[in-house]
Amino acid sequence: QSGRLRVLVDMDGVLADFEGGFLKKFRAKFPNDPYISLEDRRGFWVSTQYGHLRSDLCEKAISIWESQNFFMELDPLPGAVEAVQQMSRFQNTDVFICTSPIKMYKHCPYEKYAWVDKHLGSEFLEQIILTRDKTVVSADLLIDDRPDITGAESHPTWEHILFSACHNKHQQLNHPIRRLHSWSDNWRALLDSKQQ
Ligand code: UMP
Repeated sequence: QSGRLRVLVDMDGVLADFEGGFLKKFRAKFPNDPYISLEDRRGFWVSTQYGHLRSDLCEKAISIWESQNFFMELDPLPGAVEAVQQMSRFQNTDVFICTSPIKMYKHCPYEKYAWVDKHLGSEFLEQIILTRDKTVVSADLLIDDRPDITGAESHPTWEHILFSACHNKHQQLNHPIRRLHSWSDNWRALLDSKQQ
């Protein structure tokens, strides 16, 4: 309905600690291989940066998030669960979790639902949007750590708020956009700024 605010919240890197979970499992599975500390992460694609470090590490990195229990066992990022729960209780506000599954679909889509059920509760299963193209989803705000969000719709309805992450915090953007530095940052003011 008009007069309601619709917020899309990304999952990996915004609600769930994809980078931390990846690094922990990569080091455990490949203890004799080099790795990239979170301090040194640059660029959204983990696999690309690992491939530049040493070409065989690209597919080794991919094997980590294609494994069973990878998405399920990600820790929530600090304050994320509390923020989304509070946001969803705001007057005239609808919160959706908008996340892109990997194309290896054996575990990821199921585990994303299981993660939401476990950490946010079964009522949030109603709010999940799995899509590889977020531009075709209409909303007022999209809180996402990926700097370049493109797709079939060249004029998405949402304002992209860049959620800070190890891979984007040093990144200068061509089209400066607003950031949320963490869930301790003032997300309420962001929502207020969109409230008509
Ligand atoms: N992902 C990759 N390769 C990478 C890093 C992430 O395939 O190097 C996956 C993890 C998520 C998806 O399933 O991409 C990113 O989804 P969003 O955060 O954009 O929703």
